[in-house]
Amino acid sequence: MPRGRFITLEGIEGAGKSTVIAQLGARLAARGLSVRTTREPGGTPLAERLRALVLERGDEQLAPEAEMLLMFAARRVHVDNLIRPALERGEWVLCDRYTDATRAYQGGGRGLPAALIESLAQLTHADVNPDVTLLLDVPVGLGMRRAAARRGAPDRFEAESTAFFERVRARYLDIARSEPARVARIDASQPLEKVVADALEAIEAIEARTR
Ligand code: Z5A
Repeated sequence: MPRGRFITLEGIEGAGKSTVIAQLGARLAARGLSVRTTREPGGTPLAERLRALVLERGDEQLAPEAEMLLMFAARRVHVDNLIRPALERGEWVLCDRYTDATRAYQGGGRGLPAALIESLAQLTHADVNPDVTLLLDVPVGLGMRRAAARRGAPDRFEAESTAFFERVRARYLDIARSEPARVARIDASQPLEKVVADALEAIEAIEARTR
C-alpha cells in the first residue's frame, strides 16, 4: 500500500483555510482519492479538548512556553491517533494548520526561539512531516476583516494586535522563501475559485517534482 500524502494549509486568521480545505477535499475525492480533512490544534476527541483549553480566554496566565507545549501535546495525540494511521492506509490527509503555525505564532508572534521549536518538532513528529504546504497569504487587514465579519467573542489569538499578526505573517513568508520545494505561497486575496485552482496547481507541481 503506497503511503498517502500529507498536505497542510497555513495562514493568518481569515486567510480562508477552512473554506479552501473543504473545496480541495471535495475536488481531490472526486479524482478517486481517499481524503481525510482535519485541523490543529485538535482533530481527535482528546486533541479537541486540548484545543478548547489553549484557545479559551481565562483569568490565569498562559505563558508562551505553556502555549507552545499544549500545541505540541495536541499534535502528538493527533499524529498518533489520526494522521499517521491515515497516511499508512494510503489516505490523503488535508490538515488545517500544523507545525508551521507553531513556527509562525509561537516563534514569530510570541518570540520563542526557533531552535526550541525545532527540537520539540523533532521529538513530537520526526517521521510525520508535510509533503506539501499551502500558505494562503493575505494582508493582515483583510484577514482581520474577514474573520471579524464571521465570529462571535474573540478567542485568545483573535484578541491579538495587528502588530502580532504582522509578525506571524512575516514568519510564514520567511518559511515559504526558505523551503520552496515544500511550501507554495498562494495569493488568498483573490476570488475563492481562483484560490482553489491555484492550490490544486501547487499540489500538482510539487507532486510532479517529487514523483
Ligand atoms: N495556533 C497556534 O498559535 N499555534 C499552533 O501551532 C496552531 C494554532 C496549530 C486557532 O486556529 C488558533 O490557533 C489560531 C492560531 C493558533 N489563531 N489565530 N488566529 P484556527 O485555524 O482554528 O483559527 P483561525 O485561523 O482563526 O481560523 P479562521 O479565522 O477560521 O481562518 P480561516 O480558516 O483561514 O478562514 P475561513 O473561515 O475559511 O474564512 C474566513 C471568512 O472569509 C469566511 O467568511 C469565508 O467565507 C471568507 N473567505 C474565505 N476565502 C475567501 C475569499 N477568497 N474571498 C472572499 N472571502 C473569503
